[in-house]
Amino acid sequence: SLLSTVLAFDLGASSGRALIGEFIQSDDDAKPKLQLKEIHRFPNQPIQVGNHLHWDILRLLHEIKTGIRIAFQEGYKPQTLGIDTWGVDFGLLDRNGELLGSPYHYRDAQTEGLIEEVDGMIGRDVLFQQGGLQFMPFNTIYQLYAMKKASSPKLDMAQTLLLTPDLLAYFLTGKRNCEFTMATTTQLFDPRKQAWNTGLMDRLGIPSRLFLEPVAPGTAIGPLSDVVCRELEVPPIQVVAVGTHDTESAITAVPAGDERFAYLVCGTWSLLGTELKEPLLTPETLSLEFSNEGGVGGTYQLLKNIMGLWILQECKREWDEQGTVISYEELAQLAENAEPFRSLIQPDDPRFYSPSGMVEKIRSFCQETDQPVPKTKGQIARCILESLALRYREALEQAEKLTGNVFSGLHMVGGGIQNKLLCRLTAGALGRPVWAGPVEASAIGNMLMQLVSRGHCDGLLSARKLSAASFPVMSYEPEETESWNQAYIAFGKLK
Ligand code: ADP
Ligand code: LRH
Repeated sequence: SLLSTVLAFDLGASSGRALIGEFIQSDDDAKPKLQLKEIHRFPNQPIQVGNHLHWDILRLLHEIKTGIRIAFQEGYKPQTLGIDTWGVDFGLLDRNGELLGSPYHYRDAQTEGLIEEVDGMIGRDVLFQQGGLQFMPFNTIYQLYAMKKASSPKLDMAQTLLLTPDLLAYFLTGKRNCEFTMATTTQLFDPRKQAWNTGLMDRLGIPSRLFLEPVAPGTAIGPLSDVVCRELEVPPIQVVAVGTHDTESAITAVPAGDERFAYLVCGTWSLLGTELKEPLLTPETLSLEFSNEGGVGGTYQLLKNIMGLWILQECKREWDEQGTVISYEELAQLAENAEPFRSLIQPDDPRFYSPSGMVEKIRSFCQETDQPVPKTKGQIARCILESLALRYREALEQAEKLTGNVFSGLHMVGGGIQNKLLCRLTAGALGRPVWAGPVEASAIGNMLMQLVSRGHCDGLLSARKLSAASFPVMSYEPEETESWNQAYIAFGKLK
C-alpha cells in the first residue's frame, strides 16, 4: 500500500528535474521502499547580461510550476514538496517583498581577486575559524562584498536575502525562510557559534539585516499560496525545507552501512569527503583546503570541492556549438577507446573555473607541462576523466589524513556516475572499490527529508537504510594498480 507521496525538485548547475517518490509498503511484510519516477527535466542555462552572468530564475520557477502541474495531471497526489539547489547563490527582496534583479550566477567574474582582498582585511585563519569553508571565489561572502564594492543600489534597497532554494520556496508559498545547510555555504555563518557572523558582515559592509534565523532541514515552510494553487489548479500542498543544498541532500542518500564512510557527490562539481559530528577547524584542514559544510541531522561534512565534470561539460558545449551534438555516452565511448595515461591536467587549476575556451585551456595546460597535447575528443575526454580519478585519490588520502580514518572504498552518487568509465577509472586510481549509486541522490535525499518531516522516517540513519534498500548499487573493483600508481606520481608533479 502507498504510505506517502512526495515531490522533489533538484536543481543542478547543468539541469533541473522533478521526481515523484512513492513510499510503498508491499504486502509481503518486507520493509517499506521508496520508488522514483522522473516526471520533468529541464536545462539550466545561465544568461550573460552586460557584464554579469545570471541565473534565469523566473524560468526555473516556471519549470517548477510545470513540474507541480504534471505531477497532478499524471494522477499523483503528493502531500509535500521540497526544493534543493546548488549552493551559495541568492536573491534579494525589497521591502515590498519583490525580487531585486536577477540573481548572479556563482561563476560571474565579479568575485575575481576578492579572496585575496578579504584575506588581507580579515586574515585567512580568522575567516577559516569563523566560516569553516574552503576558499572558493563563489562563496556568498565574496559575491556580497563585490556588490558592496560596486556600490550596488540593490544591496542598499534589500531587506531580505534568500538563498536560491528558499527564494524558489518563497515564490511558491509567500513565506520567507532560511534553511541551515544552505546558510553554511555562505562563509558568513559561524559553525562554532552556530550563528550568523554579524561582526564579519560589519567589517565588510554587508548588511546583517538581510539574514534570517536558520531552521533545521526537515522544517515545514508553509503551503502553496492561494495564487499558485489557483494558477496551477492544485491543492495547497506543504513545502518542506529539506536539506536544500543539493550536496547535503545527496549525502543524505548515500547508502552507507557504517558511520564512517567516504563519499563522492559527482555532478558539475565533485564533492569528496566524509561525515563528521562536528566541524574540523584545524590548521591542517585549512592548509589542505577542505570545507566544513552543515549537513542534515546535525552533521558536518568535511569535504573537498573539486572542479568536476564541469570541465567535460564545457568541452561538450563547445563541440555542440560547432554543430555536431555529441552525447555523454558517445564521449565516454571515445574516451574508452583512447590511449590510457597519455596526458593529465590538474583539474583544480584556476584556469578551468571560468566558462569558455575549455578545449584550448586543456591543450595549453598539457603543452606547458611538457605532455603530449590531446587532439581528439576521445583524447581530451580521457585526459579529463583520468585526471579527475587521480584528483579523487589525492582528496581521499587527504581526508584520511585529516580524520585519521581509513576508508575501504568510495561511495559515488550523482549524475556523473552514469559515466561508467569514470567509476572504473576511479576504482583504478584509488586502488579500492567504488560503490556507485544512486544516480538521483540529491532528489532522493530531498525526498528522504520530506519523509522525516512527515514522521515516516526517524532520522538520517534510517533514511540511509531506506535508500540502501530501495536503490541498486554497482560495484567497481580496482584494476591495473601498478599503472595507476605510476600515473599518480606523474600527477603529483603537475603542481
Ligand atoms: P548537476 O546536478 O550539477 O547539474 P548532474 O548530477 O546532473 O549535475 O551530473 C551532470 C554530469 O553527469 C554531466 O556533466 C555529465 O558528465 C554526466 N552525465 C549525465 N548523463 C550522462 C550519461 N548518460 N552518460 C555519462 N555521463 C553522463
Ligand atoms: C554542487 C554545489 C557545490 C557548491 C557548488 C556551488 O551542485 O552545490 O556543493 O559548492 O554547487
